[in-house]
Amino acid sequence: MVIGAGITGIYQTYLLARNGLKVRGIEAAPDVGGTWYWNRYPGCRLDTESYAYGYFALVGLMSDWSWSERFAGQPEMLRYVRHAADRMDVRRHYSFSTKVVAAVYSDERTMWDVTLDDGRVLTCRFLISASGPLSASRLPDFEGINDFEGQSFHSSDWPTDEQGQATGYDFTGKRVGVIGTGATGVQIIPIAAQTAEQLFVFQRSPNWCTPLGNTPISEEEMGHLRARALTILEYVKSTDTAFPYHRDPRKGIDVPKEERDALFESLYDQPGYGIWLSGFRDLLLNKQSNDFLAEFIADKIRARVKNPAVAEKLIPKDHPFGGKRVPMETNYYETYNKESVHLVDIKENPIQRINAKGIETAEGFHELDVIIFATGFDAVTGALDRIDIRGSGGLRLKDCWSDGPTTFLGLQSRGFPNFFTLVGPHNGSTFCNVGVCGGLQAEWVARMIAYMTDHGLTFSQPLAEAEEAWTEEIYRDFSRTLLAEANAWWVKVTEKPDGSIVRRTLVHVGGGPAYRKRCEEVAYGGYEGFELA
Ligand code: N01
Repeated sequence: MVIGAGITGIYQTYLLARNGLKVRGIEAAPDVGGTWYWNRYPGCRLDTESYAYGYFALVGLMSDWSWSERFAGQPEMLRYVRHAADRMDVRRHYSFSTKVVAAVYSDERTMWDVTLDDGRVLTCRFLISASGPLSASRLPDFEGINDFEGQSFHSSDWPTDEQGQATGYDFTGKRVGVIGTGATGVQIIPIAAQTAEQLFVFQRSPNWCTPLGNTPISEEEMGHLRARALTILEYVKSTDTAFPYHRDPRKGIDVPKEERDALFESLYDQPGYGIWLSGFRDLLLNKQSNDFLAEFIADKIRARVKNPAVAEKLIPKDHPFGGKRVPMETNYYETYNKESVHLVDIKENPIQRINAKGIETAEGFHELDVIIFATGFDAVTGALDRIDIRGSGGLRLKDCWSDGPTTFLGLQSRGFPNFFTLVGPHNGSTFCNVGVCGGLQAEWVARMIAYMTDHGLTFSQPLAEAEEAWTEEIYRDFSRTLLAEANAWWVKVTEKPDGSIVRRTLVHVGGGPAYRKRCEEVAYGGYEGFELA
């Protein structure tokens, strides 16, 4: 069984069905799409180059698909996933508008019993989660949050009309509040500001944002891209995050200021993630090198935002550049030059409550017609935590992972036999271009399952020592980077009963090529590190 019909889930379903297995997919939404189905807010778009995302080379999709923009918008992304689903003919395997509520492993039968929200209990040998690292939305617990009489919703639950199309992009005559300035808020804010009578941005922490640089893709250009689709795939596979960028081999601390700034300037002007992913190789390893870039970006913000006090508030002081996901923006900073846009610093003046008419902060009351919660997700493990998953002997996954996940290759956890987590905790596809890395991982899992069925094996789980070593490696690699200095969504922060704080990374940061090499070594060794029976 595959949980989820997003970009990775449908491909996994396709591969398993193609291998002759009986596959059942379960999806909460009425159709395929996953993140591209749920996130239909204004401004939502890819920040990976469209032509470097997806399974174009994997199922020959590139031959009959044309991207219209370098960074495709959500409607186009959803059309793409739907088109891929048609091509793979996977819908027939799915139950849509259905949620998995529980999954219990039977030691006697080596099978999973999966309970759905419509009351059905289905049985499967292999349970594969493709439920998405950013699918469990998170609403703050502000006092009075349900008292608001205007319209309010989470960014991944944008209202739709009867045809399922997103509504309400036109805020003419409305006072709108956006809470949250992560990648989502940064995409919504400039669009909402185009029509809103007044826009209030409630910011707790600013992010380092850099220009997206989106442009249309002509048919001619598309022809060139099609012709080198496989080359593009091989190239992105050779990079750490499967984005089409390699790091500059130099260390920022070894390069003179003029040369450094010239590189930063050219990267800032280029489209996409180059500034984060093709800068100096010590960017995320050396604080001084990081400060060079951070100061360069801070100056850009100061130059783009007219009011110096507002500009200073938009400059992060609490985390290094790239320590959190860098939102890609289009006119984000210029938006704050509009008289109708107001930045409300809720770190300094926290939100105290929401009432029927608006939001009250420590400094005053903001009357609103609409509140948009761009407040993020219970990331990576959140979607799994919302399912009552019980493994061998009734072991509860949520309890086992309460201090952070323990896995082998980020794919299986001991005590939960035959349960795979795609794009899950501690695997190499989560801190990566999911459109490519998720697919590669699905292929690996399909091969492992084929190996098991070919060899009459019905049981797999990591060996304790393999799981322990992998988990330690994950924490060690992460702690060596500047990523360890920020509470990005990929860090699980837990307060223990004694008041101590435990911070654990949820992602593998060792790079895609090293991760896949390791997976291939494990497979080559007859799935060494797994206990198979
Ligand atoms: O979520 P986030 P997101 N009171 O967690 C604030 C992907 N993505 O949906 O930083 C007040 O990053 C929170 O403040 P703070 C991408 O991987 C991709 O924006 O915790 N504020 C923060 O500002 C991205 O990283 C694209 O202090 C509260 C914001 O809400 C990931 O999704 C586009 C709060 C949450 O930011 C998540 O992005 C969009 C509270 N109680 C997203 N709770 C592409 O372009 C939270 N916040 C492909």
